[in-house]
Amino acid sequence: MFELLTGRIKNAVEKLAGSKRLSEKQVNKALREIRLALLEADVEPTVVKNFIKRLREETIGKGVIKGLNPGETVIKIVYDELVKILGENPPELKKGVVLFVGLQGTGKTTTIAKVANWLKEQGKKVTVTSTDVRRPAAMLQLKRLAEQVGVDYYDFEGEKDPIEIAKKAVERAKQEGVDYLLLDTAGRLHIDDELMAELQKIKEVVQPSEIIYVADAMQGQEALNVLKEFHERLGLTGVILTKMDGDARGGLALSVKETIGVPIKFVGVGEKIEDLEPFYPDRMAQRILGLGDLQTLIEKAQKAIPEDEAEELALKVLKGEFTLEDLKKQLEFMLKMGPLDKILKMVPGLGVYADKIKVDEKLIKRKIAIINSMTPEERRNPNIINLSRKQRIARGSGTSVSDVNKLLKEYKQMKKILKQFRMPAKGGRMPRLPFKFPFPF
Ligand SMILES: Nc1nc2c(ncn2[C@@H]2O[C@H](COP(=O)(O)OP(=O)(O)OP(=O)(O)O)[C@@H](O)[C@H]2O)c(=O)[nH]1
Ligand SMILES: [Mg+2]
Repeated sequence: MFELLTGRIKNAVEKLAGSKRLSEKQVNKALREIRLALLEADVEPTVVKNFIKRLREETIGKGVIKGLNPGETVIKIVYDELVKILGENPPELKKGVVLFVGLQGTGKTTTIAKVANWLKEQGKKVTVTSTDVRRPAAMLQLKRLAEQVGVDYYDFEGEKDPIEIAKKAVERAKQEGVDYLLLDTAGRLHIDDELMAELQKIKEVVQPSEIIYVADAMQGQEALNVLKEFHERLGLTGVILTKMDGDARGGLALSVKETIGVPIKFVGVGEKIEDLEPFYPDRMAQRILGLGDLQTLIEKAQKAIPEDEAEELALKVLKGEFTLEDLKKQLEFMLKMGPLDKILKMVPGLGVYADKIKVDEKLIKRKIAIINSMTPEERRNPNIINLSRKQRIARGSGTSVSDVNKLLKEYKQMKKILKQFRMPAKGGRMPRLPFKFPFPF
């Protein structure tokens, strides 16, 4: 989501890396480049101005930070300042009624489902309901999403008054002792008094613990004026930026806290329920600087691979006992981790390759289907798979014999290379990394 910015900022500071002292001229040049990069990324101009001013104060006249070279010193200073403008504190949602507001089509309803899912995963009791009475389809949309997530949707069928719905929902949520009631509201194309009056009344009735503004990141700085108006009338407590997976340049993410004073809590990075990331300013700053976001990556991996299973798998690899069954598990982990290009973007140094690699989910699924069509014995001992068995497996998995052959060949290659990773004998040398790790895609 910050590719362009990352490339430019990296470029600017890399030039400083070699020198022993930070000269004013050098720093000024780097700051000019950073300034341009921020403006190009659609960051609000006053935010850029103040940001560069603070960077200048921090860098010029000050020495290199101990243990760091000039380039690293500047990166560290830029990092600290970035964390500041991104909001500093990790995101949190206070328990209670969370009201979601925003203009039409920004992603409120989808985001509610995502947040419900996120809270549910943390073991919270969550319910949702919609006060969007204008479009019956809008209520149905949230109801369906709630079913998908597996949380309650409060249905007050026939109730035509959004304020009444909100009131009843809060009463019921209190009775049932839920942790969070997420309330959807109607969106409009523009701010109008009727919409604001309705939202203000809902706010009065439900006494929300949070009022979250959902903004479409693709709108860029334009969204700031609307946000400001909503904040003045309602007193927002947080912002969620959606569609950060699109062509958004990230400017809004860098401008919201400084201009409005309200923190970003989450970002939406896709249309699926899982496509929501808590907005951790420090991790975002790392990502912007191209340092990668290892923490998010580790968390993703932990969620996808239960720890003991991961350990077991690693042990097998070390012992050289990597079976087709294990390959299947690995393929399934990959599906759970999500698209590989998104993962690569979080790995330091690999972000630039992410756009070049498109992992084909379908292909992974096909490989899993092939392994599924094998008998347990065939999975343990693929050597027995002759042509007639291959034909049976191909039929069972809806693939061809050549697909089966391909998978078996890949497996054999993997096994061969994994053997090189076996624990070296005491005193022995660690094996060298193979040039290309044969991931199964
Ligand atoms: N790519 C992408 N699409 C998103 C994201 N969030 C929402 N969308 C899509 O945006 C469209 C609108 O989403 P909704 O959740 O219906 O938006 P809304 O704000 O509830 O719309 P109204 O109720 O009409 O005001 C849908 O097609 C969503 O799938 C996101 O993070 N990334
Ligand atoms: Mg909606």
